[in-house]
Amino acid sequence: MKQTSSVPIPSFGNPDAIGHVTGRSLYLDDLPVMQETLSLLVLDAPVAHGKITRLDIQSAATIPGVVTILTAQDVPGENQIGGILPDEPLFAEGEVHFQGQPILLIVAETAEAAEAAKKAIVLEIDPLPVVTDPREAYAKGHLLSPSRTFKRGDPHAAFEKCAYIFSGIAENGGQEHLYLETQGAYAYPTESGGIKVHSSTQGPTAVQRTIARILGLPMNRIEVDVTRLGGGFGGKEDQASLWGALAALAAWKTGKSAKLVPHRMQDLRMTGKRHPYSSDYKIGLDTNLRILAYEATYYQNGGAAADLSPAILERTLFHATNSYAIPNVSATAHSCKTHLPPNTAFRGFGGPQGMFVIEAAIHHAATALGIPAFEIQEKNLVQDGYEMPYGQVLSDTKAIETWRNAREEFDLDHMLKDVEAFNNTHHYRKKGIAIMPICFGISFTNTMMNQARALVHVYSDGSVSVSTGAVEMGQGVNAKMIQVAAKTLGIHTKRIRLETTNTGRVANTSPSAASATADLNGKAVLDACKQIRTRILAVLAEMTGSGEVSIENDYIWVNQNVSGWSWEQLIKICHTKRTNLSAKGHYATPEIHFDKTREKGHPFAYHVYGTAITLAEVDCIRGTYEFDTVKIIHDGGNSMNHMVDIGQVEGGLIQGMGWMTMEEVVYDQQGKLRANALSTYKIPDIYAVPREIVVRFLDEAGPELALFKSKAVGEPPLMYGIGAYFAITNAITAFNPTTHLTYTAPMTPEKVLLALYSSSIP
Ligand code: LUZ
Ligand code: MOS
Repeated sequence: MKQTSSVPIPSFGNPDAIGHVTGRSLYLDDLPVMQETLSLLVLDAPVAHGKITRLDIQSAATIPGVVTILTAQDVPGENQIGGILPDEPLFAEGEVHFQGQPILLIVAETAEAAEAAKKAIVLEIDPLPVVTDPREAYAKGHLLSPSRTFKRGDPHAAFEKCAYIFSGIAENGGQEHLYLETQGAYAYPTESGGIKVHSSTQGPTAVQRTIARILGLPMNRIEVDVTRLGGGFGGKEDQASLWGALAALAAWKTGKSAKLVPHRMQDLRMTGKRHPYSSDYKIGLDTNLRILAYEATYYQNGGAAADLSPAILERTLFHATNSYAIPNVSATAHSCKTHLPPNTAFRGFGGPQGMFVIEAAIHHAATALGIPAFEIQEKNLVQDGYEMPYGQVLSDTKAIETWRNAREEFDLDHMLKDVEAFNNTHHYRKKGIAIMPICFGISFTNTMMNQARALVHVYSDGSVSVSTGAVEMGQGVNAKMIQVAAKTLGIHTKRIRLETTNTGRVANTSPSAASATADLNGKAVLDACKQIRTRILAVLAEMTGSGEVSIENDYIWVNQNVSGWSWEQLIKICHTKRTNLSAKGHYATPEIHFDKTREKGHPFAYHVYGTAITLAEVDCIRGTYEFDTVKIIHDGGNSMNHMVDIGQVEGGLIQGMGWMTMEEVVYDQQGKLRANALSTYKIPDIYAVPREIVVRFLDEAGPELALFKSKAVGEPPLMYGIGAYFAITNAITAFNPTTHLTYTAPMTPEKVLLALYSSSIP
């Protein structure tokens, strides 16, 4: 049988695109609901820490249209939604630990009745001391999980030998996911004594598991279905479970359908965000600018419950040295318990925080030595054979290659000269350039999660249906799944339909996260389609008596010639012959492992590299800034869908730039969210994005573990955005060489203005 691997992967746009621009794409709140679907409203804690002294629902419960009010006492199973650690109640009991913590659920016939009931509830809370600062929490011994240290070499001894040593503090703020579609769930009882839930979640199985736990039911009684999300970015990896559990509980208790879609302000207030970190660094270099030693201590602001914080903390450690080869490293991370909403997964998952700190350390060293940071960066890039502090020996590295290509293709020397000329001729406008290399590990750091399944049916008319555990959230994973099925079966993409993600069709899914969704689920689709292809070709071989049969480009080939058979005819014959035209595919990433007792192993299938050059211009009177250009060489492997992948690189870049520059999650001292609406929390808009973004792919085959050698692309580009911080900083120092540099992101215009007129000279 002829192999089909020489046939190109069919190119294919995002199948959702037309629905999105015509408004026909269905999101959770667009799904038609049953008659008399109940309206749900959460009463959440108005203060960040306190003891509930009075909770009176009597008069609220009598308001016409109110069906019931559910509290912790009404949970038939466990009042617990913690994903990694059981430390987060569904409903507060006795005390509240963050502003926005759910206290009770109002179930009503109408939204108006629910609102009226909310006003009629009597809630009294005796305030307790509020801690919002991770270092303060650490000093008090308030940790969410045990601290961890990754180590390589002997930093203590190495610092003795360093010609230059610099230390300081780097801090980053949080980041709101701002998925366009808020959280939400729609649940109804099924005839067989279970609950079916439509959920806006990245993790259908996590929602299913949480509901089963809340209701005290086995998982097979809960079915979770996901059509698509209007964005997730990590915010719906773990935190969609709350809404699913609340809707399911209401449906279970009332026997009716129930829907819960929070108002944007409630979503902002109740959900966790990217973790703010406060970190200490110490970096040591020799006279050749080699980094000999690096030490970092991270204080992660975890919020009031663990959520995914322990795993995020781990990824910070994995990315502590970004793309630099450092012989002696010690990195320690503390997950600190504060009275903020539990912070959670966000594109990059702790990696960006770790990478910001080392970039700050390098920038600090460079500034003190009077050289540009890129001279240090360039001298220390990883190469094949380097053993990362966590024990994985790198191969097929692209750090130096993407760096060199960026320098040459984008003519960095010319850009630098232009900037110098501009700065020499402008007094109140200054430009700055920064280079940002990235090295991001691909795989869930929890080895167990690196598995996926797919279910493929070829119907008797030749049409194909594909189900996977992948959730489409705008990232284009459905396009890639269709491409895999089309290429593997040898047929046109138009014959293939992606089904919703459903726990009844594909079980035990890992969340669509960690940039690994296409790799994991795509390889499962590949497995299933190969099984079906083998069976179909066996029928064809038997029919034609030929050993050389294949299906390619939608034609049936026999003895290397296009035969007269159509795909439809062939499938009809297979069905007549009672051939199995369905298959379940399974994939578990080989080779990966990690030993937490030694903090060593080989956790990642591979790494994604890249280099971005960012050019910023600062208005030195106003403190405002713009970005002239960001130019990127990205290591995408053999990108299997260029449009989708470019979209991920551009979107990731802008999201990272937003985090580093304008997005400021502000909580007050009492733990109340001040940036509680879109008027007070600003994400990049069309005016804030760079005037130009150039993205070039290296276009060199990725490793076998990448789907069709096309490398994972979801998260890595976000970290190019870190370059924006340093480009602005370099523009500031061009204006004021003695500015007092602090590494405190985000670099908002207010901070820029202060820095422009600050001084490090006492
Ligand atoms: N989620 C997770 C992730 O559970 N584990 C990970 O390693 C990860 N990495 C990135 C994004 N989400
Ligand atoms: Mo994510 S941070 O890959 O859900």
